Amino acid sequence: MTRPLLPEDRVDPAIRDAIASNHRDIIDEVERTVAAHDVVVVGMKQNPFPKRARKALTAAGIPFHYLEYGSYFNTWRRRTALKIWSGWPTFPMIFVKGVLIGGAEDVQKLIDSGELARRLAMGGSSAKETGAK
Ligand SMILES: N[C@@H](CCC(=O)N[C@@H](CS)C(=O)NCC(=O)O)C(=O)O
Repeated sequence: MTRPLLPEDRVDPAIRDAIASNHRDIIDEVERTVAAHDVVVVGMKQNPFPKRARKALTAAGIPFHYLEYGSYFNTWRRRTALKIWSGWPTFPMIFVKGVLIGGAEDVQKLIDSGELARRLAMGGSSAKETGAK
């Protein structure tokens, strides 16, 4: 995947720490949760897509852990830090065995095709199985 990121040598050393530590706690919390649970939905209040994803997983009988960060009226800086980290531009962000699989539409596709059940039945991290790094 070619993902354009501003290289460190084009960031003034004086502001590198500010970038590295920008809402680091929320990123650490998501990382810890993803390490502890096979399926994690990261969402926010009011947004219908996290709701849709949770409903689809529940209907499919797939247990998941839900993290919720604010609503349209608040917490946008912290959610932006997650977007910068993951590269995924919207909520929910859904992780399966450590791998970002996308949002509500993406998880529905994986449920419908049986691929989600297959990945969950596999041992280890699906990052290795899918070739993700
Ligand atoms: N294709 C995505 C669509 C998700 C989406 O559009 N989410 C918007 C809903 S308004 C969102 O997260 N907006 C808030 C934000 O970007 O911070 C999915 O199925 O999850």
